[in-house]
Amino acid sequence: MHDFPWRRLAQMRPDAVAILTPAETLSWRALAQRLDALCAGFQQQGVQADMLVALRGKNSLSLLLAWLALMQAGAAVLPLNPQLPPATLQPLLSTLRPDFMLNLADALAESPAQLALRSAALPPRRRWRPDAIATLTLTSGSSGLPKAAAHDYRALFASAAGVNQLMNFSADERWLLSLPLCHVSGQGIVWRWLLAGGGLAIPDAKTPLAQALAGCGFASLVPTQLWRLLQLPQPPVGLKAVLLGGAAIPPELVARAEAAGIRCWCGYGLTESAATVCAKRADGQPGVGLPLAGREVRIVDEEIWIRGATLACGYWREGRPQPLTDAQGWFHTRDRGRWHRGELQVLGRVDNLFFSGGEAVQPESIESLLLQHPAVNQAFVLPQQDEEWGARPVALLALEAGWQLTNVADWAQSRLASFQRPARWLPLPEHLNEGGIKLSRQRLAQWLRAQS
Ligand code: 4YB
Repeated sequence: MHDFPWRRLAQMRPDAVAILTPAETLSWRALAQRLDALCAGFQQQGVQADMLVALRGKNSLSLLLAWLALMQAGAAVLPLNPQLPPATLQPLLSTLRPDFMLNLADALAESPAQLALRSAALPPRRRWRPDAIATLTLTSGSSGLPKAAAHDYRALFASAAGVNQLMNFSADERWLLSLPLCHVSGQGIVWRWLLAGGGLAIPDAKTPLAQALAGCGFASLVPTQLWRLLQLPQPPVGLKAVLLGGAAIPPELVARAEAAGIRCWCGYGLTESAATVCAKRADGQPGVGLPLAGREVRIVDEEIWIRGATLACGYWREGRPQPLTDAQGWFHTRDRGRWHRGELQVLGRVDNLFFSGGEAVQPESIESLLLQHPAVNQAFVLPQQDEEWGARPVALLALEAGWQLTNVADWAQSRLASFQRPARWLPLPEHLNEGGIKLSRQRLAQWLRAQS
């Protein structure tokens, strides 16, 4: 690739549909023109190559255009979830020190120098450098401040190539932007779209997912989104392929989706690896398949290590990327895993493991069991301090209407070892979601402490 992908596509397929929103459709030619004008607008406001620009907002056409135009101006973009609480946002901004911020969400009390989203008629500068840093993406670390993983274009396209190849995503297909652009799962959709030159559908914030999916063959979903779709009387038509990831993928969920005619791919990925590392076409087995092209996986002392072309060049600290791998290039994920029946199986986070009466409890293995109950849509297991046992598991569940927690507790009794049996069963406080793709265990633990 020798130029920004939207410029190459504007040459190759000028009239093909690049972007669809409920309000407008943009061809690749129109997209490249809009980006030239916005890029010039940013340059006029002082954006220069290798600057860092924070971009805060919910998914929208404006957010996507701003992001691409900032990259065309040579900046590295730090997408920010507008729901990040000030107690996290402010220290992040003071450590990462972006040169500018473009805020498309509510006003902030303190912020870096503000940019406006406006066009200019100047000739835009466009120098494509595959090894330039394109994005800083915040990790969803379990403690402390999130880290910012820095990816160059080469890594982002290497990631996209593996998924497009596996799922056969091509220029004739359309992928729904079904996950937030501030998360690696939403960004992954954009790089696959730019690599294949297909169509990207950007829904309105208020459009229900099932409606947004109309006319889209491809979507990336976290398991909870797919559960909700399957509860509808009519599952979406025309959906050819769903890439699942972000959390354990219950085989029961996949079986139900496949029975409803939705073809699923099960993936495992991280922020540091620019989304998907391993993935497979669903086959009834609980694993996540094998590494895609350009990635390698090793299991060392039950921990998943990954290496390859899609890894971030580092965590951004003091104005530059600091290495995140060991001397041989391996990133130690802190996920526990094993090879099982020839594929990778993810067992849970090392950091989530706790001890109850001397027995090791991996909360995710209890969650997987609970998710086998037909009424359980979401399950979290957390430790609660206990004088006698040290800690005991507590289950937080989202249930389908008409079911009680005691139904699941009775069912689970004989299926769990005594040290795995939850001491308490509580409804999942879903309101704690901060707009990310998953509930934070840290926030759930805070909430749980406040309940006792
Ligand atoms: C898992 C897991 C799994 C992640 N089993 N734990 O494009 C995609 O790959 C995609 C498609 C749909 C939905 C999500 C995605 C993602 O990118 C997800 C990437 C992600 O979640 N990144 S993260 O940094 O926020 O969290 C990574 C952690 O998530 C991992 O370290 C695992 O602990 C967990 N995880 N996939 C079990 N299949």
